[in-house]
Formats: sequence, structure tokens, C-alpha cells
Amino acid sequence: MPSPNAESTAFRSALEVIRAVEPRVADAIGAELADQRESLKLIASENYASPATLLAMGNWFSDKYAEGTVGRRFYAGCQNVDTVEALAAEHAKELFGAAHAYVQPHSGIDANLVAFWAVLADRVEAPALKKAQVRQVNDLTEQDWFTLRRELGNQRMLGMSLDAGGHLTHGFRPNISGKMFDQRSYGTDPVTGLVDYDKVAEAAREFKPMILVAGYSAYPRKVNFRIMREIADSVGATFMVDMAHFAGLVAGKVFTGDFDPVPHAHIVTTTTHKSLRGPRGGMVLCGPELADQVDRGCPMVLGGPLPHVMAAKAVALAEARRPDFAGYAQRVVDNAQALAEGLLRRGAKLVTGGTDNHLVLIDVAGYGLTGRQAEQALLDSGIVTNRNSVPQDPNGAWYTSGIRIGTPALTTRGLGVAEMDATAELIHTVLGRTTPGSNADGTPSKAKYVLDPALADKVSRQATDLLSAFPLYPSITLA
Ligand code: DSN
Repeated sequence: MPSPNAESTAFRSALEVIRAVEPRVADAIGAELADQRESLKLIASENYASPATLLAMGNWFSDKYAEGTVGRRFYAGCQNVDTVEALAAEHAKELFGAAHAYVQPHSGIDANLVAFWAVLADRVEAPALKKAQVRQVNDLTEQDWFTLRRELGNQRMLGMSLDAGGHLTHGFRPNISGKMFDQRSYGTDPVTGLVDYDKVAEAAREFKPMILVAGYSAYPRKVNFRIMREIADSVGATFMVDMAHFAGLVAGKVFTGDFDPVPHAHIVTTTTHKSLRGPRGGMVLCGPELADQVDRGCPMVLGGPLPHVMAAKAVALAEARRPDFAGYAQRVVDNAQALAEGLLRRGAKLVTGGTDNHLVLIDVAGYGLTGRQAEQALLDSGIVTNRNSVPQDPNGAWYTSGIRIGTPALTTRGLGVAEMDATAELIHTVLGRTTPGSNADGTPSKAKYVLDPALADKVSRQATDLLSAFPLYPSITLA
């Protein structure tokens, strides 16, 4: 344990140094802490990293270029970067039981790009080079290269649809993956809201994807990765899991057996900052067959690695290997289930009727609102959430009909099931008392809403009261 004032001293000193150069940045950093302390943060993809993780990022590792991998760099003087990158990878392998870990991706999108290129290189580029009897892309003739380029961009990917909770990096047009792959989606059952594995298998048989992707950012249930792997195998697809949202539940052994993606997938990607509670960043796990291709991530699709963030990943992954992390992961799920039950008891409509993971998706059409109206009304009341599509959403991806809420951050703060019930009461009160607004010409608006400001203030105070027993970063005082 650090000495009692060490964390406070570290952050205060850092701000003093920053303030001497650009006081407005120091002020904004201080204001961000104050805002995070005061708001009921229910964004399912956010968390609070430990002081040790945060401090590991603010140093001279930031100044070092380190393209390449451990022991094989394109720059001299990377011995200390090698130390932290190897440590982060070692912790990741131990934590998840993976044969290989690549800890350079800067984000989840980057981790997915690394994985896509690794699979394409393994399944398209390598056979094409062999056929052309050359070892490198640069040795191909103009005609070979033309053919390869067309083939690399003409593969099929099957992933979960966006409105069922899939992620836009799984082959959707706003992301480069939608241009690299010919994509088809599997949805969820219209009655239960659950993944229908028979339908996934049927789509796989028809579409014959090169990559079958599982993973989600707004699906409130577990996925059976054993069955998904069987489906992938039945059509010769590579099975990829994006566990960005639930990596903490895998690390904490809440998701085991058929629900742990690592033993079942050919390749697994994740972020490190969501339920895993590390620094902002990404990571790829795989078996030995794809390891060499994955390690080509930089410069194939990534800019130079961020050694200061890899240092913080090593710290956070070491924290996740401690026995108390499993308790944290279980409390995240217990809290999400308590929140879901509290909302259901008060009459809210939830997609799939509940949750098995860290998130809950409220169908706010049950309150007569769009997601946009609900998100803003909750924000006015000190409750930070984000709007999200629900399956077959009539309001599209901008206005939406859903509110996604998650418990990783509040659980880190120490809130438990009793506070989740109180949180459900606050959410239900705000949504139940908000009504849709109108445009100036009297037509219904999907964005405007009416909420008594006195009620919003009252709920905001109640949210602050609820949080006051669970101070955020209690060891840190900046003033
Ligand atoms: N932005 C993340 C989320 O909120 O789920 C995923 O990209």
C-alpha cells in the first residue's frame, strides 16, 4: 500500500506543474474529477481506473517510439518499453488463459482492425503469396497485386446487427470494416430478444462468412461461445469474439465454460477501459497460429505503440489478477440485475426482460419517449446514460428508443444492490414524469421534451446524496 497521502500528493503535484504552463488545462482536469464525483455515471462502457493505472500513463514513456514488438524494434533504446509491453502481455495471457496477447492497440476499433487484418493475411494474403510463389506482397506482379487487393476487400463477415446490440466495427458502413467486408447480420428473436443460434447457423450456411463475429455493446445477455464456434466450424469460418464490454466479467470468472470466449474463439479482441477497469486502450488475444500476423498490427494498421498506456495496461491487468477482482466482477452483475429488477418492479420495459451481464437496456417507448428525449431528461437530473437502439428500432440510430445503462463504474465506487434499487427509483421517476415536446409548428418532436426543472433538481440532489456515501477516489483531495 502507498503511504496515506501519496495519491493526493501525486495528483496535486502534477496539477501544480501543469498549472504553471497552462492553468486552463489544470482547471479542466480538476473540474473533470469534480463532475465525475457528482454524477451518477451509468454509461455501460465507462469505469474509474485506479490511481496507479492513471499515474502510470503520465510520464516519459510517452516520449518513446517503439514500432515493432518486444525484442524486435525499429528504434533503438526500447529496453524499458520491452519490459512494460512484455509484462502487460504476460499478465493478459495469465488472466485470460490465452496463448498470445498483443497489447499495442490504442482502442477497441484498432484491436478489431488488427484482428481483421490478421485473419485476412492468414486466409487470403498467405495463400495468394504461396500461389504466386513469392514471400512478400512487394514481390507480387502488378496483376497478382490487383487480384489480391480485390480478394482482400471482398470477404464475407457475419456479425450481430447493430440494433440487436452489435458494434459498428463488425462490418457496418460507418467503419472501415464495412468497406473491407461484405457483411450480413444476425439479429435476435423478436419475442425473447435473445440470440437464436439456429438462425445464426442458418445465416452462416447461406452466407458462408470468412469471419463469424460474436460480441456486443448493447446486448444484455450472455452468449454461448461454444455453440458459436461450432457454427463457425461448420462453415469453415474463423470465429472472432469482441469482448470489449464484458472482458472484466471474463477476467473475474463470472463468464466461464461456454460463456468464456477465450477457449472457443480463434481470436479475441477487447478494450481495456470498460468492465476491465484499465486505461483507455485495446488488446488482441489469440492462439499461436495467428500470433505472427497479429504482431504485425503496427505498422500494418496501427500508429506507433503508446508505451505509457502499455505501462498502465500492465498495472491494471496486475490489479485484475488479484483475488478481489472476481468479487468486483460478480458485484457488477449483481448490481445490474438489481437495477433491472428495480426498474421492472416499477413498470419499465427492458429488452430481453432483464440482464445476465453488466448492462440493462430500457425500451423507453414504454414511457412514450425517444432515447434522445430520455437521455437528456436523465442528464438534466444528474444521471449520465446514453441512448441506444433497441431491436427493430422505429426511431433509427440517431433518436433511438432505448437507454443503455451499466454498472461497472458505480460498482467500482462501492454502490451495491440497495443503491441500485434507489437508482431505479430515480430513473423511473424522471422517465415517468417526462413528456415528449413539440416543434415550433406544433408537430411532435423526437428531441424536445418537457420535464419540470424543480423535479430535475430534486432528483439531481437525491443522486448526489446517494453518491455521498461512496466517495470517488476518497484518498485524493486536490484543494
Ligand atoms: N463506445 C463504446 C460503447 O459505448 O459501447 C463502444 O464503442
